[in-house]
Amino acid sequence: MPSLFDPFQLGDIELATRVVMAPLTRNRATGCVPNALMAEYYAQRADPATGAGLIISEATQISPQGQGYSDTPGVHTREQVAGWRLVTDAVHARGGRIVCQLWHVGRISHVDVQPGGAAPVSSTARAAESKTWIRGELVPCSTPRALRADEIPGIVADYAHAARCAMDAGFDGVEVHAANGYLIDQFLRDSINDRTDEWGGSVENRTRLLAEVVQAVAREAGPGRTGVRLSPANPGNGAPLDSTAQATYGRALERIAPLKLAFLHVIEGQTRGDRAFGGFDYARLRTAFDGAWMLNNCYDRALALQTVAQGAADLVAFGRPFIGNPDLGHRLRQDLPWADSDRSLYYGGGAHGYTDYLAAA
Ligand code: 8OZ
Repeated sequence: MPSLFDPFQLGDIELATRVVMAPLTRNRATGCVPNALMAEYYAQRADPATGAGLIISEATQISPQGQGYSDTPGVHTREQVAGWRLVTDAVHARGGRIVCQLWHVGRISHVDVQPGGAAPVSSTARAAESKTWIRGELVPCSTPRALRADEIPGIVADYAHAARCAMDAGFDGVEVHAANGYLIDQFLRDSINDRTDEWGGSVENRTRLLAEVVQAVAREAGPGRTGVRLSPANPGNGAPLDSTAQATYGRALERIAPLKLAFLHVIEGQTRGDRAFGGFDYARLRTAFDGAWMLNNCYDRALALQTVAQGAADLVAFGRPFIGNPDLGHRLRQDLPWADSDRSLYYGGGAHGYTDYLAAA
């Protein structure tokens, strides 16, 4: 039986264990540029003997327009590539592996973080009933404008450029963030996408952006170094569920499966909540895909061990537990208790609540 602590060949990436650090937004970049403090934070969690077998970076915007929150990092300029190089070098020096999560927020944004104060873009011109985090305050998302069809190839090109930048920065691969009500999900779901052109309406049209983005990204990073994150039943970020979610996400996966991607990363149910929410059948989704299967959402030790032993997943991603436990891998192995983390220090700030959590004695 496979174990959570066994090595794993993730496409072209060799992992020492199947313990994954999930992407965690922490808003500590300097003007969207990764810095030495971030390198220290990731390095603390990078040694597979004590931390993660794989780190997925915090969500990272592919373009200025892809930003939705203050102080999130980008991966589209030379300066950002140099900043990320601090991070990837520090992770690799500990024997770790790290992929970059590529992110366009779409309408989960605010004019204050958009180039020239412009409206954010989406599949729709309807605002998300949600909030974003701007300079320490939660504020309502700005009303977006619907992308013109002739702008969409430019968005796909931005993803490809960002994937190239991520590989230039020394990442081991990339993950396309197609989950949690952000831009790609805004196209996938019929609850949001109200377009009447070739990017809306039918399942085929709504899954087209995902298919084109993943194809373009895999061309740059290599399919064996590319993963995708989906959350078919998460209503967060003002994203009511798709009316035929099983069919829509099934078709979405069927369209990208022939690319022979390294992995699919699935958030079960409602992010940070009920895994059963939405009644989605994830095992059925998996039948469309033969790459590695990574599951996430509030796993504890017992469930993670059982899930990998039974083959229900190849890897398990842990998010918040990695904030307060830089040595979560060690604590999982030794069955040690997990420390809590201070929610008030999750977003923004400096070292406090970020790099000052201690390893277990
Ligand atoms: C928490 C706060 C801000 C962003 C996601 C990128 O939910 C996020 C995110 C999470 O995928």
